Amino acid sequence: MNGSNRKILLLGVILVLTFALTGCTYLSNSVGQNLSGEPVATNAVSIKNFSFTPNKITISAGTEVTFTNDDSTTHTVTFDAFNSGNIKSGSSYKHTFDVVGIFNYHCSIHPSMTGQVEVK
Ligand SMILES: [Cu+2]
Repeated sequence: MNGSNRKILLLGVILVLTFALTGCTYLSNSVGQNLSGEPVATNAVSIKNFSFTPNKITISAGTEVTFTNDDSTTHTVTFDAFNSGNIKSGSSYKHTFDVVGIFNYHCSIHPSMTGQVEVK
């Protein structure tokens, strides 16, 4: 492979990557709280711009998860079995997940805000 072919190939790879990345960004932005895709292994969720970030997490049983409201408005973290109540701007809510399973939650003030906790 000569130098110019390599450059064209590199350009192609960059183009494909750019499309892939912007495509993902577009998807997550347009769907907002898209729950597809792999969960993120973390015990910290930020509530920002009317979204839970990341909105899909995976933890092991017994882990305490902190949901921090980094937004300027009040939100809630509402599961079927328990509820944070109002989390004011700058405050956080902690919950320890002891039961294995997949638990969906939402904000009771803004029902389009949704998230999921996978407990293994
Ligand atoms: Cu909310």
